[in-house]
Amino acid sequence: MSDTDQTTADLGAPPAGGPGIAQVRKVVTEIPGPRSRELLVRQRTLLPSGVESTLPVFIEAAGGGVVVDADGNSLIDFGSGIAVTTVGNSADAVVRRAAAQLGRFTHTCFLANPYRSYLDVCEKLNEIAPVPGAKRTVLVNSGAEAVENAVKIARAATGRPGIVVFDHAYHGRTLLTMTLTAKNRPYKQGFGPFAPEVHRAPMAYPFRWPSGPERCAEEAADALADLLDRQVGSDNVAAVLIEPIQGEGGFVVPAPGFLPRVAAICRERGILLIADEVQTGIARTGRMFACEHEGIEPDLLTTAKGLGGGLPLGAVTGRAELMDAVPAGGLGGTYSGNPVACEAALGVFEEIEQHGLVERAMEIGGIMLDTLDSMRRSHPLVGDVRGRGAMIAIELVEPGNRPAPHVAARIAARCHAEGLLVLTAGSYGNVLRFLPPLSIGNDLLEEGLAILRSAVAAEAAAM
Ligand code: PLZ
Repeated sequence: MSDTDQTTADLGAPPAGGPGIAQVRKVVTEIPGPRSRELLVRQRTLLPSGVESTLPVFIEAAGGGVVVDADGNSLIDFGSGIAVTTVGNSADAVVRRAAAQLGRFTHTCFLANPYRSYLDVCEKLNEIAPVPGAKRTVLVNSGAEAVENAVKIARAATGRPGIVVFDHAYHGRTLLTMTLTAKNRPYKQGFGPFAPEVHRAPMAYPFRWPSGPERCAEEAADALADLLDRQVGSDNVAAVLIEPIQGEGGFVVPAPGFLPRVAAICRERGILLIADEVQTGIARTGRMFACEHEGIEPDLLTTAKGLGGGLPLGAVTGRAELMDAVPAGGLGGTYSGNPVACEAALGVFEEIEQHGLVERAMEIGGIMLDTLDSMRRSHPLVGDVRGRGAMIAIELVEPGNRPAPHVAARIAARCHAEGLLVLTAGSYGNVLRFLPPLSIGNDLLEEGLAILRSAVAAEAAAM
């Protein structure tokens, strides 16, 4: 028996996941417990140190609103695998459809021989994406790949090279997408030289706008127009690329009116608008797409994460005449639009419709915002509460609103120890973000918020 067999045998049969899994929080060991720590020791000898987990508990099963680890702890899930298992881990329709497809065929390569489920996913995205007019969709494997392809399409369609992105943006880890990403460490340090023709404008980040939140939308829009007209030259710009709510950058909801201004600035100059909805898309924010909150209609829109229900799938949906500007053979990839992932995506849409999950995201947001707002009123270290639907965050600060990353880390550690899985984010690392699966029940949601409240109170008392 090898070491690996030994470990697996020790664990016994893993519990079944999916919506049937017991919906309780249960902390039976330290977190991480001895089995997870043992696996982490193995990890350190097998993986490069560049691969790091927020909370190294090794997961055995998940569903509804919990994840179960190798030591038998059940943690409340406020992370959804970074906004991926929006319809719940191992959701019924996702498992049923993907499993059936596994038994039929696993792969053909759509570029070699097509299959119907790819068309069904594209038909659905074309129907629901808030892109104007006739639409087309191409499927890829990840969020970064979706963004890369959106840029390729924008350049092919306009014949222009320039791409304008924003401060605090996150778009991926590939050469082009890490260039598009704002934050240096850990995403860019040592990985240059970067891709050319990427320009950065200030983000309308109300909490940190120098002259205050009231003037934020207008001044940030003026700065974008100035960058385009005076520094880069609008004729050189293919597209402005923006997350309608920034994800890794700290759930920055742009000041009201900023996104419509960005759309107008683009339209007036013949520049395309690309919405990166990789984190916000597919019911997460209480709309199918976050663009809908401000009524903007991007020319191209990227999705991934929630789209595949945990299987790797990304997409670019865009105006037909732009998408068709790329000559035959210009888009694709060996695994792009894998048939198992396509069936999973069809399962995701089924779950959203059947369980009214767009509305459920709004409900979850209401519950979270109520609790977090009261926390902000009683604890000055909670500087800001923001987000939409089931995508909500708090920004932790010291006096003078100085970013407090250590406070965020300590609150996260207190939550983890109590069996609540939360993630950090933000350009300054001082944001705690909450992304529960929409399949979480109100009991677990409230229990998670109560743990968070005690963690914040304990941290405030210790300061
Ligand atoms: N665009 C808006 O949020 C991925 C990154 C996790 P991939 N965000 C999670 C990490 O540290 O690697 C993301 C995103 C937005 C693009 C991406 C990239 O998506 O599927 O991770 O490539």
